[in-house]
Amino acid sequence: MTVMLDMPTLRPDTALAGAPAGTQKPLVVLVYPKVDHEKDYVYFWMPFSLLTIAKPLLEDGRFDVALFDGNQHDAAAWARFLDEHLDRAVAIGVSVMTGGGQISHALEMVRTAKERPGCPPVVFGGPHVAVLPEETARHELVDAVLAGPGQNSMLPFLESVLGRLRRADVPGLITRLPSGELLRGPVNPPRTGLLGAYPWHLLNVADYLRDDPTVASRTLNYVSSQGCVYLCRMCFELTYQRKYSAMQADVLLADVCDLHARFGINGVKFYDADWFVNLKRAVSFCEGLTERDLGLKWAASINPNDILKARRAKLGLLDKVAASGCSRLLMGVESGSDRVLADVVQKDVTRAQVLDVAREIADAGILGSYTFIVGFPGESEAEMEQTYSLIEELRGLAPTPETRVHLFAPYPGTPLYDEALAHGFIPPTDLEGWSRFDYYTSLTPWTSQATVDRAREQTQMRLAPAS
Ligand code: B12
Repeated sequence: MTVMLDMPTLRPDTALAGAPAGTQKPLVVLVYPKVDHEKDYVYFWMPFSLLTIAKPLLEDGRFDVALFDGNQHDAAAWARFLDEHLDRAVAIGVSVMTGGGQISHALEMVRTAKERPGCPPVVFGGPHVAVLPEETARHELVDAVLAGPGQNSMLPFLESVLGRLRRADVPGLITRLPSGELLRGPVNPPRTGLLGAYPWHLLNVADYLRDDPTVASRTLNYVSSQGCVYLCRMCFELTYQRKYSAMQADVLLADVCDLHARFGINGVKFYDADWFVNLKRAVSFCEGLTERDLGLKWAASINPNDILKARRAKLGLLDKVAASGCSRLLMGVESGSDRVLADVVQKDVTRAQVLDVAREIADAGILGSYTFIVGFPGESEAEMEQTYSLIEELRGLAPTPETRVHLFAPYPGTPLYDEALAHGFIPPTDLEGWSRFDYYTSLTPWTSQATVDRAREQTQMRLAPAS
């Protein structure tokens, strides 16, 4: 039996597969709301969340997809977009992460859409939904949420909107019933896949090329894997519980070469949680890129343990990485205190090992970019001082590394969230509150203004502030 929901129903004129030949396909609108960057953050990036969701929809062949990037276009452009597309839309999918004001922008956009007659169901997904699916699903402007990887769930969701699948069978779905109770679909499978060869035509790629002084003049961001294998206790990836899945080296190389040929990119900035989880893949990619000799520069994230593992396996990793054009490696070090690293973060690495791998990075001629967190629950002043003394030691290396100090932010679903609650942290209670939940500002009662100021002072990056 099909479950009836308090969702806007599909208008008959937009009914799916039965549409007569020659009529347009039903349209799925995917929205990436604006992120209010920290004051001096220079860039916004290609919304890979939406490209990843759009890909299987287009491959299925029954839908058109239109993307709206709120980082590129303002409220007036959204109104024009709705004028143009709403008639044909069967659903609006909105991506939200916690913080950065993105949720508030999402709600404003949805409110505007819902003021119009015949607005289709609005479904929220993305990192914030992974964190707090039920609270999000209870918001009056949200018709449903899809928790987990959208490439597994959006097509079934559309089938359900069109009455072809029970809502209770849509992976990751949570929606309010008229009674106020929540209806849940089955668990969304954690393994993702389907990455690469994105439908680039949905966006104007040229608008996303950046002159990045740490990479190259025409740098594009890219995400080549999802998930992580490490268990750092403050990390959002633990909440997500998605299994690590990555594009294979040859598929990734083919995509990078294609982007080079089609859009003239000369740099790639990988935004994977940890690009080096699979060392065999990393080495194959580097060797392949070196062979192709495109003069491409690239940057990626790395865990100190990846370098230690590569050493044990005698892979000659960093030499290969440097030879293939890698200009910058970003590493979350988190702390200079061995107690904090071991007991609080579970980083599985010591301060001495961090210094050791950072030296190897510098010796390979690669810019190291190191991030730290201060203000963990129970962290002492002396332990924070150890972080600052490690930063000082790192800054003695050549090339001089970038250093960035964040303030601890308790994300629901992480082990440190519970510890933060026990230490007196009071979490936001609604979507708007989570919208303002930024780790650039102090979120926890035990973090003093002096700690905040010191963290800012010790953040030294090579990117020029946006003018
Ligand atoms: C690029 C990026 C940014 C960009 C913004 C993105 C852009 N397009 O411009 C920038 C640099 C601006 C940014 C900023 C911030 N970011 Co950010 N960012 C990322 C990053 C590195 C990559 C995002 C990405 O493209 N992923 C790849 C895609 C394929 O994965 P995805 O986004 O998770 O999408 C999948 C699912 O979530 C889901 N999904 C997503 N959207 C939707 C929508 C629908 C309808 C459905 C059904 C499914 C769905 O399906 C997708 C495919 O599987 C991620 C970490 C990561 N590697 O994912 C962090 C990440 C998203 N950021 C995060 C955070 C916290 C921030 C900040 C808010 C930090 C802060 N200060 O507090 C800031 C913004 C504030 C500020 N003041 O600057 C967190 C979010 C955690 C959370 N609970 O929401 C992440 C996960 C990093 C982390 N591990 O902590 N970020």
